[in-house]
Amino acid sequence: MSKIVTIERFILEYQPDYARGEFTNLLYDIALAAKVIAHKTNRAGLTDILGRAGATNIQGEQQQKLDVFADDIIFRVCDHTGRLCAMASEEREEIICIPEQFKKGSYVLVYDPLDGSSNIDVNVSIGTIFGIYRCVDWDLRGREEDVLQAGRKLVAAGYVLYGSSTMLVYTTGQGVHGFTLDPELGEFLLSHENMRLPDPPAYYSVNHAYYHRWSPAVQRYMRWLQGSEGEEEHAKPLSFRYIGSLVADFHRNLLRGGIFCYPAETKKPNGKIRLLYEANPLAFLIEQAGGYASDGANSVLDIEPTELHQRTPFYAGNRSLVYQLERYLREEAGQPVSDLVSGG
Ligand code: P6P
Repeated sequence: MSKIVTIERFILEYQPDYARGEFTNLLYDIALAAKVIAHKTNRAGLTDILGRAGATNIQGEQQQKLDVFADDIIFRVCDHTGRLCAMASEEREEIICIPEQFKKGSYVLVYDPLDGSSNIDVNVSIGTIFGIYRCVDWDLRGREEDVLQAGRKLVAAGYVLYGSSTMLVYTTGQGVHGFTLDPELGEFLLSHENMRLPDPPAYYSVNHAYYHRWSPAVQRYMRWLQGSEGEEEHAKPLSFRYIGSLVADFHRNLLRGGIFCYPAETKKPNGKIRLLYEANPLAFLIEQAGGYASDGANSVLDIEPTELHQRTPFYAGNRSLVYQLERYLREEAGQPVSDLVSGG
């Protein structure tokens, strides 16, 4: 029987050298919030929490009651611990400063409390996405500069998937590790150590309803993914899977190999995926799993954020698949492709 490793034990055993109790305890806090949200999510159909909260968030999207609940839980688990100097949430217009009565910490938490919320009422998997930075200036109370950091500066990132089981997948820059919640024990147990993108990839994910809004290069790329572009065939034809829940699509592709695409299009010139608390954490994870995440031209992790809720075109998965997309977009822009890293 394999040894039982709780997330608490694993975090301690693998905590980065620089981590003192603050960083390690912050990861515990996120695991605790995940358990509370999972408990509520698994009962969403049973209580009256289904349906709309009546409010709309900064994105102008109808907030689901679980959105509001998840955002509130993460805030209340983290606001008083003295581990953070600031937070930023998809559900809140401004950055979240730590209330004056609480000690300020040296980390920053950015999060999408419940991504894919349009799937809540139809019982499709949804998720929480988070990223952790160090504060830029440890002496000052949280400022926007602490939150608007490039993804390359992340010290940890992860997601929680509320699906057929609840999983927490995270990285601190030492590989990607997955934990499955045992509801009886109330513990996240190590179930997927050192997750790596399989090759050849199995799936590609994109919303084909927008095909006519994409640039010709992106339309050409989708034909290439389908094996109908007449270029060199893939080692294995890719299957199409898209359920409109980023964490669920990303997780499946991480486990089986593939690419998630949310391209720029005529009605969304910067795509839909938010840079700070969706694209960057997932880009850090996919790189740690041997993959790559691009905005179509360069690594998402190298984008210098200018706004809290800015969006980016997002392509994340096996390097060879993402490089081909960049190649087609470069050709379309009349840029040289010779310096592109080979699809490897
Ligand atoms: P579309 C959910 O709102 C979300 O942000 C992601 O979870 C998901 O991948 C995407 O939007 C789906 O967007 O335009 O395909 O419905």
